[in-house]
Amino acid sequence: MRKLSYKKSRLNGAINIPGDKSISHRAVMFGSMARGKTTVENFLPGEDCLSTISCFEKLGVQIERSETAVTVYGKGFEGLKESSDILNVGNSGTTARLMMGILSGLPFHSVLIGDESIAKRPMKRVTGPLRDMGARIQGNQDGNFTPISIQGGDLSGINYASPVASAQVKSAILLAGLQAKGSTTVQEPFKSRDHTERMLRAFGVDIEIDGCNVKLEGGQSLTADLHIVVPGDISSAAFFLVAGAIVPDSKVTLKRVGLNPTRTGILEVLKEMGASLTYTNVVEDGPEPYADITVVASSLKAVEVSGEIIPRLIDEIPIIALMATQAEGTTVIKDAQELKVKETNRIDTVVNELKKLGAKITATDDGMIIEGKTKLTGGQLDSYGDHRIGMMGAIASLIAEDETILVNDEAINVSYPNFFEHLESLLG
Ligand code: SPQ
Repeated sequence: MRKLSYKKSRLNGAINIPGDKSISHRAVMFGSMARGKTTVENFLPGEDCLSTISCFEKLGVQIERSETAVTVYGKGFEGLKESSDILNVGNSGTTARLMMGILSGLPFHSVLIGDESIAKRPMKRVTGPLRDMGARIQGNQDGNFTPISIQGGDLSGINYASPVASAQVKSAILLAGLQAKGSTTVQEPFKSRDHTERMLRAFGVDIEIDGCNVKLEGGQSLTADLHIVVPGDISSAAFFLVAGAIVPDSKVTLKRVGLNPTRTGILEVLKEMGASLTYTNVVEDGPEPYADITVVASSLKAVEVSGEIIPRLIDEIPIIALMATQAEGTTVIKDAQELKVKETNRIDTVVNELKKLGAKITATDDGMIIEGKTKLTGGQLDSYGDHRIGMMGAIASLIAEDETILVNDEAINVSYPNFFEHLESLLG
């Protein structure tokens, strides 16, 4: 439990945003599947990514880490060996689902478990297509929930039209497809984050991308001797971008923030709501573009957030909802049913926690409606073990009239272990 006594202070200064969680996971996973040495700079030492490291160590991969530098000594798919222990993915849906794709093609038995939140997150979206490829997967409720047991073996390619825009589903199938006979294609209703495609290419995999369709041939190997520089996580930066926009008189610079277009929906929404953003030190020549972003406090107006932008900002919806409480007018967020299957049901947890502070917010079946602009009171908030709900609460406390308490604040370590240190440095 943490007392948040930050109210009525402006934010000023610059911070180095920690490494992108999605890219950090993939750097360790793909480095482990590749032949040779992969070095990773600005790796995110959050609990989720440490779970990924621990799983691959149990599969026999040598991995060295000091703070944010990681070296992976991969020996190809053949270097991955059966673990005598259960593989624990902790709180990480990305680890669980991508590993299911990788393990399905490996000739040994594995068992995946996670924490209480993982046990409630649906895995059938991955189990289903992987079984169609020939994978032998068992688990609670016919393979929908952990513990998941996988007897890896021969796989055939698949042509899969995914009903959801999900990078985890797409990646799991592509990683199984790499080990399958024939070609594998994944088609999505809208484009989800494409870090897997970008990084597989950097590891020498031939992959065809045509809009929302991605195709690769099975039997390709990954070649290493790669140095991966992980940009700052835009999903972590989002909390301070919004804080800078809503806390009066603030000016905040966030350094080296990833600008992959499949992740930048938050920047489009900030701009449409009237926030002032400037970009400096733009780097566009690597596999993942990034820049420094400066935000200054701005008067904001309501927007509608729906359709193809949703997968490009899905993890930022909690903080967008808080921002909408400070915008003039009615903000509508729709087409975001996927929020229900995150670390918590984020429609319910966002609405419940913001209501406790006096926000005028209503849950809908696929999102929420927020009336602004509203003064927020203090209160006792709970992260419910969801890092993004915890950080939303901490940023809300900056504009709350009374004291705010955050229960289960340690959940934030999943993606942003130095969040409070950064917040306090910006508050001077
Ligand atoms: O890894 P996990 O627990 O699923 O983390 C979350 C998050 O908020 O950090 C979702 F709860 O991010 C997902 C994201 O929502 C990370 C991710 C990825 O790295 O591929 C993709 C998104 O999930 P999905 O289901 O849309 O593919």
